[in-house]
Amino acid sequence: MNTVILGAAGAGKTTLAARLGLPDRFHGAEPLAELVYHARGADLALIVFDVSIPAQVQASRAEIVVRQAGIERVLAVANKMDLAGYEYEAFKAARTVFLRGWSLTPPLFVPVSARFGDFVHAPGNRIDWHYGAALASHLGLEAEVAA
Ligand SMILES: Nc1nc2c(ncn2[C@@H]2O[C@H](COP(=O)(O)OP(=O)(O)OP(=O)(O)O)[C@@H](O)[C@H]2O)c(=O)[nH]1
Ligand SMILES: [Mg+2]
Repeated sequence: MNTVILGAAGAGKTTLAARLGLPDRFHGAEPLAELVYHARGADLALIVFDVSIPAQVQASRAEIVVRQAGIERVLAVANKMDLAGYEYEAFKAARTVFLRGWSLTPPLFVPVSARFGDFVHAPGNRIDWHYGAALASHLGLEAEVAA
C-alpha cells in the first residue's frame, strides 16, 4: 500500500513514520501544489494532527491534497494524546475542530501517541475509551510487525 503522511509542521509525522516504517516525505509547510504532485498515486493518506493545537486549517489543507491527488482512503491521526492526559474529552474537542475544516465524508479518527506508541502497533492500556484497531492494523502492517 502506498501511504502518504500529511499534516502540519511539528504534528509528529516523522515520529510516526519511523515507528510504522513508512516513508516520511513532507514537512507540512510545503505549497499545496507540491504536496498534491508528490501525493498522486497514493492509496491512503494519514493526516496527522496534534490534539493540543487547533487543526481546522490543517484539515482543510489536507482535504485539498487528498481530493486533488485522488486519494481514496483517509485516516485522521489524533496525535500527542499523552499531552492531553489521554483524555477522551480532549480527543473529541480536537476532532470537532478538525472537522470544521473538513467537508468530505468524515474520516476515521485514531487517537495515538507517536512518542509513546499508544494505538500505533497496539492499543496499549492508556487509551481505554477507544475500541478501534491500532494504526498498524488499519495499514495492513500486522504481518510485517509479527515477522
Ligand atoms: N508529547 C509528544 N510529542 C510528540 C509526539 N509525536 C511527536 N512529538 C514531538 O513533536 C515534535 C515534532 O515531531 P516530528 O515527528 O518531528 O513532527 P513532524 O510532523 O515530522 O514535523 P516537521 O517535519 O517539522 O513538520 C518532536 O519534538 C517530537 O518528539 C507525541 O505523540 N507526543
Ligand atoms: Mg518531519
